[in-house]
Amino acid sequence: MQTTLIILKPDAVQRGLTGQIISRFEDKGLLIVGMKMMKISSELAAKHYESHQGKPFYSGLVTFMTSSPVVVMAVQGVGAIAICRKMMGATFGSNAEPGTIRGDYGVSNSFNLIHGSDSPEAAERELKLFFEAAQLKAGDRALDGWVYDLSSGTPE
Ligand code: 3AN
Repeated sequence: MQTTLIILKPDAVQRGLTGQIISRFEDKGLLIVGMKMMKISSELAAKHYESHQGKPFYSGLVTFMTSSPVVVMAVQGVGAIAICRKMMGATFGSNAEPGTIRGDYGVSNSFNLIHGSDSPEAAERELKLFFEAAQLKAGDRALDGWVYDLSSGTPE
């Protein structure tokens, strides 16, 4: 079971796409265990994107991410990190496949609607930046036995 950090970026919020995007994760069977709307500070954006510091697009990225509110989610499921990345599509909207979030809703490269952690290490680091661990404790979901095959005792 993995938990990943998803951010619906300022363009997704301003364009009124948050409901549709959130629905995609719920429809897939993933469980949202944390969610809030917030405006990201420059300090938090710098920490979140520290691996991109020094790159040509870095300052534009921080300006964009701090420009207006975002929706931050902790999304849980077996293999959730890779599943969410697949659902997001390629980084640039201009070449993201149809059927993916970036492919279906955007054409821009910089305004690409959504962030998702790209590894277990990144997910752990990023979740801590945005949520207290105690906030992410979800109750058992009644329909887990239909989302996952639990016959072995754990979700397959
Ligand atoms: P992803 O979000 O697909 O994991 P990363 O981690 O390579 O992509 O980049 C983080 C963010 O930086 C992207 N979501 C995108 O907004 C921005 N970005 C990456 N590369 C570029 C670029 N060449 N030009 C403009 N923005 C970029």
